Amino acid sequence: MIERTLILVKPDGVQRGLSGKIISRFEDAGLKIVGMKMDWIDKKFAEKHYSDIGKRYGKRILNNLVDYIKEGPVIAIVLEGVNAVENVRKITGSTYPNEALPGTIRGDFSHISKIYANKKNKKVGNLIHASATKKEAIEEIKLWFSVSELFNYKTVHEKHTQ
Ligand code: IDP
Ligand code: MG
Repeated sequence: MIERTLILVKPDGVQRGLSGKIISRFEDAGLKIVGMKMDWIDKKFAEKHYSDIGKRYGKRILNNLVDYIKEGPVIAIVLEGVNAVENVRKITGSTYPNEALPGTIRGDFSHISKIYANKKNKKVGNLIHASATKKEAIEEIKLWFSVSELFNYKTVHEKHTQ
């Protein structure tokens, strides 16, 4: 039941200076940071990370997304906690910011819609990535972090929130 999951503060989150606020949302919920780094990924790595997107949405949206994720550096974080994959997605909010509820990261800090983005050929700037399933989390953590970049330690949350 204790899981690990990957989040990325995407380039819009980093450039808007929201990294601290975003990370705080997860820390406040008692999720533990077990790995963190900044990286500026290239096209090849972006296509590996988003390997399912072409099949799900088509080439045009994949290209748009790859351009978005390599607009600037991202902050990659591995979070650990009880049902971390599902809980992190809940704190993240829905994919399309106009549909994301207030109280979620995407709902509080963004508002663009899928229709507007696709009509204007803009990115769906939704600030963060979060692994969607346990399988995706395992694959993504492996892609982004080596074993030696992940850490085991105790937090007060293990006494009070888990
Ligand atoms: P998720 O990030 O909530 O898991 P996915 O469906 O996995 O959502 O899509 C990955 C990313 O692709 C989204 O976060 C968003 O930035 C982008 N995206 C999804 N749909 C569209 C679209 O219709 N146009 C442009 N970008 C999109
Ligand atoms: Mg996804």
